[in-house]
Amino acid sequence: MEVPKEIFLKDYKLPDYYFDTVDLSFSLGEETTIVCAKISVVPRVDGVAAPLVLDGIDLKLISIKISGNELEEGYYHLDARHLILKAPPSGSFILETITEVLQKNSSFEGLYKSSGNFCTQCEAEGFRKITYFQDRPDIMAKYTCHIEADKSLYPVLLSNGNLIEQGDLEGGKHFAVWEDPFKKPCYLFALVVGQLESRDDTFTTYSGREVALRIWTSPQDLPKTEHAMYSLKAAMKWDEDVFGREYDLDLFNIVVVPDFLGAMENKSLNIFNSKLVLASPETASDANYAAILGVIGHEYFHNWTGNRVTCRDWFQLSLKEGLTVFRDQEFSSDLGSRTVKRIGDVSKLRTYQFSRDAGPMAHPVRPHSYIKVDNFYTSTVYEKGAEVVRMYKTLLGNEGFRKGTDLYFERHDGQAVTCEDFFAAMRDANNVDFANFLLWYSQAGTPIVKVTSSYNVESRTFSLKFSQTVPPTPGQHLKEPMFIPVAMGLLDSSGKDMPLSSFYQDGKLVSITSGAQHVYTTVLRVTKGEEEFVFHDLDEKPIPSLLRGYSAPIRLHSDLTENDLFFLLAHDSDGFNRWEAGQILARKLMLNQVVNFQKDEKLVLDPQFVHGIKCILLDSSLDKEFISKAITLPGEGEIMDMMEVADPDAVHVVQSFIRKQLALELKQEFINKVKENRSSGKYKFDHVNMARRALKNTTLGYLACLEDEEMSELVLNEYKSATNMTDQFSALAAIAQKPGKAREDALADFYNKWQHDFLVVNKWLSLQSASDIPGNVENVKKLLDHPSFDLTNANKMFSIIGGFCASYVNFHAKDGSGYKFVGEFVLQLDKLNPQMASGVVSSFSRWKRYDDTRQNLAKAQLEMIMSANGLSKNVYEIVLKSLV
Ligand code: 0A1
Ligand code: ZN
Repeated sequence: MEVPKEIFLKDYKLPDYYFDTVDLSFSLGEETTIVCAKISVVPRVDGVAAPLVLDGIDLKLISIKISGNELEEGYYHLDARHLILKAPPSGSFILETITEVLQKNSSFEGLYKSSGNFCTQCEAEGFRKITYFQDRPDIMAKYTCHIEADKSLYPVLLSNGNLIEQGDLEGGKHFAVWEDPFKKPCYLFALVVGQLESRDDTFTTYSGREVALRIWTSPQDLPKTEHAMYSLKAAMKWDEDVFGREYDLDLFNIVVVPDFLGAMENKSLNIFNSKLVLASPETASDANYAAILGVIGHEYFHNWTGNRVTCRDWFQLSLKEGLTVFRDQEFSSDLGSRTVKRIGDVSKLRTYQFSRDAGPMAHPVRPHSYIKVDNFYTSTVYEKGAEVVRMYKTLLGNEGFRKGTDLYFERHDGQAVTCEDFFAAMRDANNVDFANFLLWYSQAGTPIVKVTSSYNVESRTFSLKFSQTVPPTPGQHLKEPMFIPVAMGLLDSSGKDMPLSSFYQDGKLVSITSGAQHVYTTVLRVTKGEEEFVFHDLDEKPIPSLLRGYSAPIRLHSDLTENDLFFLLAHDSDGFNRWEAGQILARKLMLNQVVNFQKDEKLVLDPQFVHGIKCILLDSSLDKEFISKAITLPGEGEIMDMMEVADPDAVHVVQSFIRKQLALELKQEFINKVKENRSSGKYKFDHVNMARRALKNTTLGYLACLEDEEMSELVLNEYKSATNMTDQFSALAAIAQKPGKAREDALADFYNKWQHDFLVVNKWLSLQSASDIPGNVENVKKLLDHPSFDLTNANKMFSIIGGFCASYVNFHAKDGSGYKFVGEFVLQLDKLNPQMASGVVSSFSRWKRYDDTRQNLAKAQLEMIMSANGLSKNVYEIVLKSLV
């Protein structure tokens, strides 16, 4: 195998040629598609006749012309990945190519057929599978797109921008011409052609322009697009209100495709996987509804953060993704509960990003190098990137942050820019010194911050001493201290926030002001390896509430005692920190019990912990979804991350033990919550109703752990009487926790009910594949032969394999059965879809965290994959880094 090339950020060079306009013409046929491209090429520096290197993969070149003249063979060079014009004319010229694209394409990149419709995916480097092009985001051009296809097979012809012409042609064909007035990089180009119908609506922008909104799907799914349309209109309004961003065209299309990876923000023609659009109360859960709101928002928000202002190169991916994730998180917060949304986002960050940042796949928010950029659509670029954006806001406040984004859009509209440009806009708009903040983009690894506190009765001062380290990550052994905003407050002995007026930092007085109002939360700027902050004039020893709202993506180790934590759990005015206090207590408890288990000692549950959970459960002043989160234990992965040698069996036993023990001790309280929070009436997607369902279903999950006939019956009744998917599926999941006949019967019943609906069947598949029941690998193998499974469908694939890898006990089974199963699967999948295969093989990457037996078994699978013939670059890069 030819060793794939690594590409470095430091090697970035401006292109020698820009493209001004791009006129594309597609003639879509059953076997092949003919693509004509007419590009006006402008040299960056006049008179420099450098070769023009065009990317192109799996294309057949039919003809090439320069300014109207056919180019003879000696003047260009063609290989499997490029078309190189050796000596283009000096000055501007028109390049015309005709290429043939084969229809057979299972990679979901470029132009492909999906359930009978044509569809494209060009991010990151898919446009080169459509035509020869400088496939890089700093080539921004104005596009037109002429589409021609059979009218009865493909009645709908869509591309970016405005429809400027359409009509019939001979031989049963028809055509459409689209023109996009905005300059864009080619990764935002899209075309969709097929049998689709639309749900239509309108949105009037703040300047009074009416925008036509269309969501396209197969006709039978149209009724399920109501929530997506609601989400789109809410997103358009929110972006105007919060960021002052108005939509810029008269039409916005969303297309639903059953086998698509995620969702894509193509200019005015977003393309979505069905599960991120289609919903009805009977078939979609609250989590699905919430995900749809967030992702519809995300793709829409890209119109400004990504499309109008785009990335100079793919190393800057977080410039658009971190910012857009931040925007979608804020959007969902504003429409639901801020605290609950924050808890969910932080849990996700800790589960996926922290573990990545602590292993061989760690990379900075802006990577320094890559082999395949597809492998960098990671939780680091997306979720940690969003945390970086959030820190600007924490430091600048709402107004300062808005000034920063306004300046960013004003300066860079229509440009392809870098993370420094965003930083500079924030800094310049606010005239502030951001010290070493840019390290967040270049240093990988989760900073560890230690805090020790002390109160001096005589001087009535309270000191907080911070020390920070950033652990070594691949290629980065020595790190510099980061700029960490620590939002904090102080609680008095009655649990109330103390007003804060000033503190001393390194002996210098910093005053905290906000007009005449009291300030209860301030942001400490921790920028050094060691730093002390001292508060004065305190009549009593305060309890500090640190890192409120999780103001920085760090691991915080404080010297708070268990009593302090129980106090914060009961009183903190910051909802996030109230939850966090409970989580820290739970993590400590779980780790202690893991040690007990490993020493063969009896497991015990601290009565103070049970009491703390009970108080939260019974506190009627609290939001019900918050309660549901606060009574949920930290994930098994989080606990394993804290261990020297990860022990999935011990962690699983401990978690199951604590859950069961809580269910035993709080049985009546849990039953009451189930009864009080049952659904009545029509399903509503709003925070109050979702919160009620969340609390009911979390408590039901606890009760289902018990070996208790009465409880089994209760759970089964909840399943049978459910009137929406949230309740039905939660009850099914509760039943399915334990192996046995009840489980088999319920799963069979659910399948019989829903076999006609592939999105519901996917849920059914992932529930089983992610199950922790012993020896589940055999069940999962059977599922692969189930009539509902199809390896080529991304959703189904992820439902099964993604699910299986998420079960620590089964994927990491000590006999190696899980590793062997997944290893073999990766090879099969790599032939069909390298992007998906590299996602799956990443599950092995932290193999060194486990004991010797597991290490040997996992390593053997990685080596087996590495030695396979014809491995994709995608999988190669992950395996290579995992084996180092
Ligand atoms: N820009 C999209 C992510 C995306 C990237 C690649 C895709 O296909 C391979 C699909 C989607 C987003 O952030 O929404
Ligand atoms: Zn995105």
